Amino acid sequence: MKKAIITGITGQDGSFLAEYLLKKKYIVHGFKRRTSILHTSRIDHIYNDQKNKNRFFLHYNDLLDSLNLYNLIKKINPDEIYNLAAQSHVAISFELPEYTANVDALGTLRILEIIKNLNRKVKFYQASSSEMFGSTKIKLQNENTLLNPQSPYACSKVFSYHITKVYREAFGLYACNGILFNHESERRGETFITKKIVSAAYKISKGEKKFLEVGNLNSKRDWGYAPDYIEGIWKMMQQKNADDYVLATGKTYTVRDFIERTFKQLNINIKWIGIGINEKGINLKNKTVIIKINKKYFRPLEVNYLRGDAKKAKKILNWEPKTNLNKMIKIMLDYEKSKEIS
Ligand code: NAP
Ligand code: F7E
Repeated sequence: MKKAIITGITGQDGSFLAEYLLKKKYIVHGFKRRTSILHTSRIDHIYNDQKNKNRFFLHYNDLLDSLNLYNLIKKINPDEIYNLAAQSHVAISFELPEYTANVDALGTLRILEIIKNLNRKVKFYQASSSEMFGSTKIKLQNENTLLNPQSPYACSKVFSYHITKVYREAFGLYACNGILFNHESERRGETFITKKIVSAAYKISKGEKKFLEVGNLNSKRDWGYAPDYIEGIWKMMQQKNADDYVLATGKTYTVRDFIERTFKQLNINIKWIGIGINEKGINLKNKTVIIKINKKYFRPLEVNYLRGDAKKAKKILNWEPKTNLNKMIKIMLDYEKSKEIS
């Protein structure tokens, strides 16, 4: 049985990856932070499943704590480490730049140093991000596209991306970067735009909320469905040689498109009136304002356009996304409905 460590086990991707690896008969060790209230809702069902009793273990860790990282990696002696832990919110990284860099940049270096010193056979996956492309004029971004980060988050991820390559080339580690474009799901954190829209739209449709407040309606993202991307991550770790791969859908939509599609699935059509921060979305049926703009949701610097080219992953990993945007929105909306029933 292979042993894997997943940092960021309590996050969206950590929970899906844990399920995926357990299905593949791995022993999974998840690293979670100590918090004052329970925050394991995404993995409780895995932990409580008796089937996983001897194959799923949780350990306290923070990527800031090198000694604890060293002790755990030494004790577990894994075959694979998936580094998913991060302060992953781009807007918040402007408010917490030093912390973000410490976790998202130096955290990666800490793990790589431990692998280098303890056991160079341990395979390493780094959760790199399309945010690294930042401000770009390239229509489809791939593994060769220039990195031009626009936030402390993206700068930190660029450091991690490069240091992963450096340890691969300098010390022969199997260390790879998955450059993942936005991927969402019913488990997405509440303050990311897709989850925020879906959850608010559902409440508005039920009359439980009056309006949704957002920032930039016009930025474009390449949104895929997270479980599809987990398979790609695992495949990157099963190759003969470590390499870097983009995972993306190749399609891009504005935040405005995402809002319209979500409300449409709830039989609400929107008419936009006004411009800039005075723009509003009106429910065509009852003429009420359901979308407002609030400048607090704008970022000091924006990434306006992302669209990924995952040809390399298709060719070498035989990976392709399976879920289109409308289907993903439906899954996310169904989850909101099921929460209400349960
Ligand atoms: P997420 O839901 O925000 O999960 C992040 C995880 O990191 C959580 O488990 C969080 O723990 C943990 N974490 C945060 N700070 C930590 C620290 N100091 N020490 C240890 N753990 C810490 O993010 P995600 O969407 O699953 O993304 C997974 C990874 O992929 C992240 O590295 C993210 O930056 C990257 N990424 C995500 C996307 C995307 O679209 N989802 C795209 C490209 C790259 P708590 O639960 O305690 O907060
Ligand atoms: O923003 C705009 C916002 O926060 C998407 C992370 O997983 O993907 C994620 O980063 C867009 C941006 O994701 C609001 O300005 C408008 O243009 O959902 P988001 P993100 O910044 O793209 C990348 C690949 C990662 O690596 C990150 O870890 O939506 N937007 N109004 C808004 N965004 C938010 N959050 N809230 C708003 O009200």
